[in-house]
Amino acid sequence: MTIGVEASASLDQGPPDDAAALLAMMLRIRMFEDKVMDLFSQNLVRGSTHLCQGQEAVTVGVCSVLRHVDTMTCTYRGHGAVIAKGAPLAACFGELLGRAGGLCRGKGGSMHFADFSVGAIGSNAIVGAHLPITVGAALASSYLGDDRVAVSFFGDGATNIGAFHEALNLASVWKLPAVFVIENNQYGEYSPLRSTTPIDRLARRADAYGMPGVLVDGNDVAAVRSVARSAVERARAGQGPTLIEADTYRQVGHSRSDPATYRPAGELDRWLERDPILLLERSMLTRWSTEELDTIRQTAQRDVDSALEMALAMPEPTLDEMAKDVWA
Ligand SMILES: Cc1ncc(C[n+]2csc(CCOP(=O)(O)OP(=O)(O)O)c2C)c(N)n1
Ligand SMILES: [Mg+2]
Repeated sequence: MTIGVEASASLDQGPPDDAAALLAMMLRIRMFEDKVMDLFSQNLVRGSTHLCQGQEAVTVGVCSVLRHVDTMTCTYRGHGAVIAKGAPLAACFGELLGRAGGLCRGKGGSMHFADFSVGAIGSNAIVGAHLPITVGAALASSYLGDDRVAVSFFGDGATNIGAFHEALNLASVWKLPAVFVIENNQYGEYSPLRSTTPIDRLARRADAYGMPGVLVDGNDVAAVRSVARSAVERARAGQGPTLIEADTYRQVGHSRSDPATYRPAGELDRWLERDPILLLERSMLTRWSTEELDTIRQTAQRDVDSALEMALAMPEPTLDEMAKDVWA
């Protein structure tokens, strides 16, 4: 077991475009989620929605080392993961707004984003239910002898669910090419981790299943990318699964009905000082000018704004279309 936060890998060693691409993707996700908040308050989003502001470095860091043929499953807090995996923003907005041009033709909504063309094989509203799906995807790769890796993102709370333990056990026994990523955002709904979980470092749970457990600063995209790369290479080489615990923070309430008043005073501010986008921008200033960073930010905002315009122009599904591809 590897416990101890991995040293931050420097993005200075990679091509300069890497840092810019990571920043652009993290900004797109942040701006997407901020827009979702607006749309929700205008009553344009049906049901609730679970946002991931503050957690962008985890999904972006991990997905930056994946190919479209590698699969990814995630939670109802999954907009960021699906966007990071490569789904088009307009179709994501379309899904949220229930439009025919949405990722799932508007029938899944916020908690069910999926785009098989980029390997985003499902967001799941049932806590932990997607881990066995990732084990199935990894088993398929192993059976077919291809080199695809299956990744799953899930919360700290999900590590107390039976499916988590079954999935890790089987993946390890069969040495499947899977990577399990805990987005430890410190809370499961309104409960702080320490009130539901008897240990404070979830990566230790890997020990019980004979796989490496790695703790990483989930607000440091370079560090996340570095541990993800090792885990993905290990999986591709047939050496089996890895459990990654990415320590991060959910900057907003659990869902839109949650003002998050249970958080101790000062906690949010401390995490905002370590906002993942801020940290990346700060580290980029050794090679990039503020003007260049502003341009990346403006381009991301333009991408998000125009994607939303496209989605708002999409028609709603026809009555005929609505009954297709659904179970009754
Ligand atoms: C099996 C199951 N139990 C309970 C719930 C209700 N529920 C929805 S989200 C959530 C908290 C999960 O917390 P965590 O895994 O840390 O993910 P986060 O929401 O923090 O990303 C709970 C208990 C559910 N959706 N599924
Ligand atoms: Mg959580």
